Amino acid sequence: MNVKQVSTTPFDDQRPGTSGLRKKVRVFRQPHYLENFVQSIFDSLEGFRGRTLVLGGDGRYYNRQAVQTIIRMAAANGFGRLLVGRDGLLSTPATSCVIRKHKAFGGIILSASHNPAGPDGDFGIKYNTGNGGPAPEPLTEAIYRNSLAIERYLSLDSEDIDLGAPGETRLGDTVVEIIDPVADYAELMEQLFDFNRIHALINTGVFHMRFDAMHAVTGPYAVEILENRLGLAPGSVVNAVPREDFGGGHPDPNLVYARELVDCLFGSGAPDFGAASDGDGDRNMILGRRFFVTPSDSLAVLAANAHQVPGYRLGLAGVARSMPTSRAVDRVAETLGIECYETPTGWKFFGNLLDANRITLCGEESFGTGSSHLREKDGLWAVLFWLNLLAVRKESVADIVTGHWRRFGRNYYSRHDYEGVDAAAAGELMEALRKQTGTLAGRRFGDLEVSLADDFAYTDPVDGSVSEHQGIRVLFGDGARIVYRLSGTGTEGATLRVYLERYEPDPGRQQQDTQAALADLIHLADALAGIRERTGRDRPTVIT
Ligand code: G16
Repeated sequence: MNVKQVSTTPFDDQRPGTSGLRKKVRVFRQPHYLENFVQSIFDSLEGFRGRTLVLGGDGRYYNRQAVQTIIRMAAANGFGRLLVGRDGLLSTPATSCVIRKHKAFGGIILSASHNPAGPDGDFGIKYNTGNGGPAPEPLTEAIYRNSLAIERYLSLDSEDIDLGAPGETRLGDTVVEIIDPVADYAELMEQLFDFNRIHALINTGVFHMRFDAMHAVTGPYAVEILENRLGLAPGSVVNAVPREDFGGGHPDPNLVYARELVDCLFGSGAPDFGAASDGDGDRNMILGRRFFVTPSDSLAVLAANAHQVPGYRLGLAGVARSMPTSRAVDRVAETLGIECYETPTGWKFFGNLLDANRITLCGEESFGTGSSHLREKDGLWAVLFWLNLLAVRKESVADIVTGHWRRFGRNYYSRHDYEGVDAAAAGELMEALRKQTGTLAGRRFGDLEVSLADDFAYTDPVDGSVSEHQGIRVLFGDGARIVYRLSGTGTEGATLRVYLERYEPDPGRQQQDTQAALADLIHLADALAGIRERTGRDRPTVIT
């Protein structure tokens, strides 16, 4: 089969963000746009000839066409084998799992995560390396540089592959294998968790659960694992069929966008346990009956109880959290006598720590939790971890979390997002804050005294690389904190994120409403940054 070289010219906007390249579908559909980026990925890699590439996506609009394009390009560029999820589907954690299990050279995931889909929605593409994790910054920068200089890409003149038919097809020298997207992942979950015990809990007949796949990629995984293997009643997994437009929804598992599930768990006759995942299956939200578990608390609870779960029985090497994530897990690490690392936002920063075996569990406030089993955050894994804990402890979700607070203290925590604000105004707001940091330490604002203010920089303890400007943090003497960051995953204007946290060790004061407990910090966050003034917004778009 003849490899064809197609002439092209660069686009200047292909710098990957927090998690790959995310743009509107209409941007990706411009002639050569996808091809340029894919070729720039391949041009940044060395030694892949004859090796395996894993390929799949979250099933959103344009997924299938993009998969066909990338199959042709990967074959033309010399990959020996392509493992492609059936129907072009592979969740982000399952891709990481398949890369690792099959010792692939790397993988391409087509997803804009939780961002809405459809012809007017978003599309995205990210490259994962042979450890199964997101490409580290030096690689994403190399991809970007190549994208600015690209003059040609390689492809084949070939028919579309039948993505629905499992098995192998030859494309020139390349074997294209359509794989079951669920099998390898489900097998790994069975190794980590006590499926018998969870099965027994579910089959008591008194335990009820609802999982919301939000019309996105986790549906087939959740049906196979939760219903078929663990015996949850058919229909307990709702919105289980992946749709190209995610049913018109916003598959972001939080209190705002997973409203249907939240209403169910907070309504009459609520099930004992509720969970949701996002577009590409790497995020999770955990709910008990009338109880929301913040992602930061979830990480802390999993760390404190990991020894009760088979895959983690031998203990934890260490833990890590992204900087804006609450410091609840730090207290657990201190008690366990293990290291707790604070990294910038972005799962890629956990990769080196996991590879060097410095940490076993890690998580982020943005509804991401994971462990050394993969190099991506993993939504269904977190749900199974909780199910395993519930089966062992035989307590409700609320009892487990409030018991945790009594032991370790409670970190009241909330994130306020201002979405789609003017990018220039947001940039100026951050710049003004940055300038202030030098003068804030020691200043008092009511009961709050600033103990430290800086622009967070991270030195990777494994390879020594430095990442600067990762968010402005203002720390107060009593364990309270305000963090400001601009999102790296949005596709329109800028999203300002304000992260608020207060530590409460007194069990008698741990039952307040979160927003009330953080009221003075919320007020101060606005005053310090001039949010209303600079953005013209008098309230956040989303509060989680
Ligand atoms: C991605 C990254 C996460 C990050 C999140 C939010 O998640 O993988 O590490 O925490 O974005 O990033 P930001 O605050 O910059 O928008 P996902 O699920 O969107 O791939």
